[in-house]
Amino acid sequence: MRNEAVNRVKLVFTLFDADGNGVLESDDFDLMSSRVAAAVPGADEAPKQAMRAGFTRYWDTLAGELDTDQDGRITYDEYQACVLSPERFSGAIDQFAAGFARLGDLDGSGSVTRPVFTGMLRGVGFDLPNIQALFEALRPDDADRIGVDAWETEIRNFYAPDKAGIPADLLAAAPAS
Ligand SMILES: [Ca+2]
Ligand SMILES: [Ca+2]
Repeated sequence: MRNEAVNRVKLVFTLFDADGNGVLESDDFDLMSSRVAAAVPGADEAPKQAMRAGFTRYWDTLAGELDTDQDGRITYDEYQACVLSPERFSGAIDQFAAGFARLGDLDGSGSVTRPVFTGMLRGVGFDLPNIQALFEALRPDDADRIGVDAWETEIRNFYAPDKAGIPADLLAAAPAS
């Protein structure tokens, strides 16, 4: 596996462990989706539900595929196996990426403003410099908005273990000094 992908796997595990207790559980995904929903108070209920459904399916898929000892928690050792069969997660990741990115398109324009983008990714737990770097890489237009489709693609890439040299690596990079 490429180094960039290893770094993303480590980071994703840390982020998914939203309550910081060292293992992934369904509570972590409830916590993350609540933080993301709180970041976009102006969003309609339907896209919020779609976003939450994406988190729930993601957790259900992880638990079904990776909770080897079936104790309802996924340790880092268990989690690492996700890179061995990425195709098993692609359906869940597609739904997650769509539900997440589209929630940010508050006015249905097909684009997302910088404050919304930043707030949602802060909700997941990314650091501000990394978020800003990704926003710039997605080429904001004159109104300082990025395209929902481009963002959705980048979310899918972020969780793909075979990708490298992609804008989403900026989320896993050490902050520029
Ligand atoms: Ca946890
Ligand atoms: Ca387990």
